[in-house]
Amino acid sequence: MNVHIAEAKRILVANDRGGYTVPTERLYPFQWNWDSAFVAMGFALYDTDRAYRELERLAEGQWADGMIPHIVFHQKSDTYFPGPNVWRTSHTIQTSGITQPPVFAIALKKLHDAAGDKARSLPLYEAALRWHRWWYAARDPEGTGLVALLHPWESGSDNSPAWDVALARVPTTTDTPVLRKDTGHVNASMRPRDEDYSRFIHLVDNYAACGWNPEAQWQKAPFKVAEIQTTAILLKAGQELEALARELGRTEDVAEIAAFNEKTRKAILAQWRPALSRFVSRDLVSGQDIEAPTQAGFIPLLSLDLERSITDALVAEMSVWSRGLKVAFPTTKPGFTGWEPKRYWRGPSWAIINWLLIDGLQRNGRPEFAEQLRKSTISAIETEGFAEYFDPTTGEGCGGLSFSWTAAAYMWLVKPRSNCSGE
Ligand code: 2M8
Repeated sequence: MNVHIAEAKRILVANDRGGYTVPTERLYPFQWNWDSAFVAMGFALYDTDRAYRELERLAEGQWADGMIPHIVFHQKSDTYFPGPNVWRTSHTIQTSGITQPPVFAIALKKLHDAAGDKARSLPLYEAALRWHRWWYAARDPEGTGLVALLHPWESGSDNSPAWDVALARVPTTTDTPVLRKDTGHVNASMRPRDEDYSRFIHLVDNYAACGWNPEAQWQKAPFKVAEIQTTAILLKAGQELEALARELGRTEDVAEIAAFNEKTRKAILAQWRPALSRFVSRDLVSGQDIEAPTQAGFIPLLSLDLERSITDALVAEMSVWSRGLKVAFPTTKPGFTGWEPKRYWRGPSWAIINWLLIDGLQRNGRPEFAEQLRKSTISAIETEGFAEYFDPTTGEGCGGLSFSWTAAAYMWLVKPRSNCSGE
């Protein structure tokens, strides 16, 4: 076996905490939502029982209203802030109060394809459908087809320059003392700034004061962004959910899921901006497009069969961003004022983002560019190890080490290409 695959599997064993996988020890000592979905896809390649466990344990955190939270606090740990006492939620197992990109149904489809265990897939399918209904009810109450985030942590791209304008409106005052732990684990120059954390916690205080009620939060939210990356992931997950509904004999759900998907497909297309060669998010507080150049604008490749002219423009723009870099794809356009090649989501390359882009490029008939990105991601990991992310200019592995989603991504990326997208 390829030594790196053996190492990737070893990392998943080391990060196992009893049927669920922490992203990495100490820095992230709980179960994170989209991390676990990526990890489940990794397990689906060689241990489908463990892959089901990963999703089942995540679903234990699902709220009565359908939301699957961004963190499930299965066990206590004092190496992370903010812990359960800051979130003040009321689910049986302690959880955070916000969500994360809905990769879950994408993972479930790959797992069901690999294992074909209807009895085990069905409850997870039902959990995914309840979550998708929550997205449309709680985060798109006006029925636009785009879903909104009320906290930057919900995007998974926490300190992206995409939030700079919208987040600047959020006060830095907090009721909860901000006692960061992350900067005790990794260099502060790679992490969000203190000011970002104050605003993140201001939002948590604000929503906790709403009792985590979705309608109250929607009314009170000082940060509300109809976000293109999350919506594009939701659409891909919706497409997989629709296929699962048929495969699992839930034909009565098909029309509902198909209607979600069609509304969202049209809404994403309406966010195409030819002058930028990207799709854009919308700031729902100001009503303005968010034009900061980030990776999010290319993620619709994953879930839409785009016209040739749009794909050509996206790929041309992606080539410009990637020129001269050691590791593509940067999460912010190099040279943009907000670009910081080592600071978390403000420029670095992330294996899971590349995985989504590679699948999207393949879907849209651009296998050469997909192949370039795949090789560059594999080589970064083989050279630097399973780092949380990579500095695109030097290739240096940054952030946490022995990182679970980088291990899972590696296993998918080295698979023979005809199976890469699982289709
Ligand atoms: C990062 O986010 C957490 C908050 O959710 C943090 O910085 O404390 C992000 O990279 C996010 O996308 C990821 O899911 C999480 C765990 O890997 O870490």
